[in-house]
This record gives sequence, C-alpha cells and structure tokens, in this order.
Amino acid sequence: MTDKGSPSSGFKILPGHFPSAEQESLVAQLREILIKAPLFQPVMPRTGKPFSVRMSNCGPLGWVSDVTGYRYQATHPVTGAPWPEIPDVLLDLWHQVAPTSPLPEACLINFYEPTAKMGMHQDRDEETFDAPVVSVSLGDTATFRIGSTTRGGKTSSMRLASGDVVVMGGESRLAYHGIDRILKGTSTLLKNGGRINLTLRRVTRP
Ligand code: MD6
Ligand code: FE
Repeated sequence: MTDKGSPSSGFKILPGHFPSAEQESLVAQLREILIKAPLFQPVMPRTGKPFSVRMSNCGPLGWVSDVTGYRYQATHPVTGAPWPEIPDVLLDLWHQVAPTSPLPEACLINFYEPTAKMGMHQDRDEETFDAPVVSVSLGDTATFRIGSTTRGGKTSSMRLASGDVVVMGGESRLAYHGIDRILKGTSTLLKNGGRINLTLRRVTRP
C-alpha cells in the first residue's frame, strides 16, 4: 500500500538504459537539432527572471516560457521555424516504456551548465495526463528530487547518471520534482561538460 499521491506508483528509473555508444549517437543527433533550433533562454512568467537552464525542443510541439506564461507552440520562439523531428531512438524508447500511450508530441531539451538547477515543479501544461512523462539524462550526473502531488510534502532524492531513463506515470505523473544540483565532471559525454535532459510528453488528447 502506498500513500495517496506518493510517487511510488507509476514512477520508474531505468538505470543505464542507453549504453554509451547510443548516448554518443543521440548527442550527435541533438547537435544537429540544436543547429536548426538553437538553445534559447527562457524566463519566468510575470517576473521575467531567467531560468538557469537553456532550452530547445523537437517534435510537433515545443514547451516555452516567457513573461506571458508557459505554453506549447509549434514554432521556435526566436527563429519562428517549426521544431525539428523527434529522433527515432526516442520514439522507440516511448514505445518500450509507454506502449499503450499515443505518440509523444513534445520533446523538451534542457541544457544545464554545471551551476544550473531546476526548482520543484509539476509538469502540468498538457491537456491530458494519461500518458507518462519519459525523461533521458545525458552528461554529468544530477541530483533529482521527487515528492508527492502536493507542494511541501516529503521528498526523496536520487542521482540520475548519463543514459538513465525516468518514467513518471500513474500517481507520479503530477508529482513535484526538480534538480538540486549537477555533479560537475562526472561524465565525459559532453565535450564542455554539463548535462542534457530530454522530456518526452503527450500534450493533446488523441
Ligand atoms: C531534469 N526533469 O531531469 C528535469 N519532468 O533535468 C524533469 O523536469 C522531469 O525528469 C517530468 C518527468 C521526468 C523528469
Ligand atoms: Fe519536469
């Protein structure tokens, strides 16, 4: 029996899911994507305070944040171009971990410098929470914190290393979570260090 709202239902970590050769290949594909859809600096709604991560997206929809709010949109906020396609290896991952869910529409790309972090938040800008959010970590190890579906509840902390996959479905789909810190120099995957996190999401009702 688990507490209501505890992340233990529907929360899964697949440590080392991607072997290093697949991580290298995925990073090469991400470099191509980031040439077409450069990392941009999102800011918080209302305050305009910059995030410490930079972002881009691939897929039919991308998640953006600016002074007017959070939303999904079909085009890059700076270039105005449509987002590049989601790499097949990520669609294959989705089929493996969410076989009954409709295809993901958004793949958010978060880039963390070694000093970046991500405050506790829920992923709740989607029209439907039926599908899980699936994340892939690349590069330096991060300390990931996850709590329950209410802010300020009990949390637990774990390390996400390069190649690890996180699935947040079921009760955990709306759990609060964040990144406390990046453990600088723990991976050689990215030439200049840092961390990339990819989150795949279904946004609309099929
Ligand atoms: C990160 N991850 O790992 C931030 N969201 O950098 C997330 O915000 C996240 O890992 C939803 C589901 C899984 C995640
Ligand atoms: Fe999130």
